[in-house]
Amino acid sequence: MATKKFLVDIHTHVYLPRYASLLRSRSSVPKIISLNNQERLVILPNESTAGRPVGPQYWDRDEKLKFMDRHGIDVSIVSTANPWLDFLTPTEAQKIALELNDDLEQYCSTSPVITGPENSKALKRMYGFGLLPLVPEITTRSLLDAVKQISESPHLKGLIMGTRGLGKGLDDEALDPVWDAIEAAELVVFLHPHYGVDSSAWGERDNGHVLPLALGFPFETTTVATRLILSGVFDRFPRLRLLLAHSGGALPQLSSRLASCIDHDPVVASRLKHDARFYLGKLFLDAVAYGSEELGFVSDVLARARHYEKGARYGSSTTPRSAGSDRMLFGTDHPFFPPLNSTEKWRSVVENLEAIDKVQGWSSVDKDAVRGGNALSLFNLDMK
Ligand code: 5CU
Repeated sequence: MATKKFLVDIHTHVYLPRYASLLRSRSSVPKIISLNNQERLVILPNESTAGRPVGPQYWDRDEKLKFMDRHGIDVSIVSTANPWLDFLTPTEAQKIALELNDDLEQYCSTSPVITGPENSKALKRMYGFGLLPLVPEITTRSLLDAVKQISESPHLKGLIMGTRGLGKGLDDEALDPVWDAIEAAELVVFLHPHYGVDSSAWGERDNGHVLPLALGFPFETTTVATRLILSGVFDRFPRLRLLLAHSGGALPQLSSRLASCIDHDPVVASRLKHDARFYLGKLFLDAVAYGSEELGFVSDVLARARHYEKGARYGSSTTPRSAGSDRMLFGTDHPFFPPLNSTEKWRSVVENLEAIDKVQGWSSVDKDAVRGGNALSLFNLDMK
């Protein structure tokens, strides 16, 4: 009997009803406002005061399931969308993190079961990434309690994290006990941007959300992942599993330049066990890049990483692409990037699926793995 190939969406967001109510109760950003009987979401720094329309697709699980069915998505690993709990006090963040993790566990555990091949493990349609109350002045104890709660929630397989940490970024050594607990619990960390970069770089012309989303988001991810590499987090926690949004931003393109800059700085170089390019092979990247050439390039860079042990100066250009595709995973970014006209399928989703399909040098096995197989193994959902 042919084994069914699963399509698994690992980059798909929700504002759970409790979180949406919190946003409705606020008068400053982030907030949900009502304008002419239409709810609007205002979350991005420098976003116009009118934000953009929001509706049930942001919080209603049935809408997510309809979207999944329309696009042939079997399983979704759902995460709270930005800006998570970043704007709350430690007391507020701690309380709502635990509540939202329980809400998400409930959202996933009561989702429909999916039929797999004979004798397979039954899967739910939804699994989730929980939240930590990562805000300045939170206690390490509160963070560890949330890691424990997530690891004990059967349908939560990891956690989503922004880039601010406790206010000093993710290369802050105060986070070491948290990385340690996450690594021990074998949870996947989904690193996701929100703030972009200094908006003065965008000039004065009104380009809507284009520059912050197309460039600012991925540049933020590039910076945070680079700082993590430079801080030695991957040397101290070698089994940590980090999944970067938007195919790792510009990091794959800049990784050899980064390695060269480190080489010319003996102080920084002495802190690291390996060439910078080695650490890219420790990362998992979503395949939300919208183009097959970009996906092929990124998988080449990931494949090359394994040749960069300490002391190795040149990666092999003969490494097959498929060796990098095993760390790349399909995602949609739903409910963001909806079609401008009502169409059967969302262009943003179709483009990402077509991009996977057309990568030169990926076999059909590699493509199936990026569409779902890699996610099933990363999140221990393999049907056995
Ligand atoms: O369109 C947007 O603002 C966003 C966002 O805020 N978060 C995200 O994941 N994708 C798009």
